[in-house]
Amino acid sequence: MSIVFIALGSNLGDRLANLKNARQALAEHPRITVMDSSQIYETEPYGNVDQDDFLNAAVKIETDLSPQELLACIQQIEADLGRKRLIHWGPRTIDLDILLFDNLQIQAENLTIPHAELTKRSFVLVPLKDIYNQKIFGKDLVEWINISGNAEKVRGSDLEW
Ligand code: PH2
Ligand code: MG
Ligand code: MG
Repeated sequence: MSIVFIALGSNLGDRLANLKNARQALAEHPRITVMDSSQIYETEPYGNVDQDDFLNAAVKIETDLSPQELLACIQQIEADLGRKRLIHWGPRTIDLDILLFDNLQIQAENLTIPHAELTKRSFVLVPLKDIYNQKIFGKDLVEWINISGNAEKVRGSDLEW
């Protein structure tokens, strides 16, 4: 069994329902168990696209799927929830990204683990910190959050799963 951390993001439609439906779809998969979930955060868009604020969260799962099988699975969930790939880094109904997969380091054409932008993005680091307390590339998540310089774009919310 592998332990995997997945980031969730939505800024189109009913954002909270999208996060809930995505987590539910993971939980219903026969080869995935959802072990833990972060709080839900409201975040300003990161990057150059002018778009609405996101809800972001992270979950910890246990699975016997391979990285490529899990990638196919989350892409199916994204498609089932109505994701259309229109603008790179643009608005999305639901985005599911594999952040960490055990201690694996993978550089495939369609998959980089740990996630390539993980240490730069507070909207990923802050939720991950709720459920992950080890170092990444030799630094605590708090250190990466400070280095990222965009922690002020991430706000706590009282939204519940
Ligand atoms: N996802 C992006 C680009 N920018 N900004 C925030 N706040 N949250 C996201 O999930 C996000 C983003 C592309 O994956
Ligand atoms: Mg993605
Ligand atoms: Mg993403």
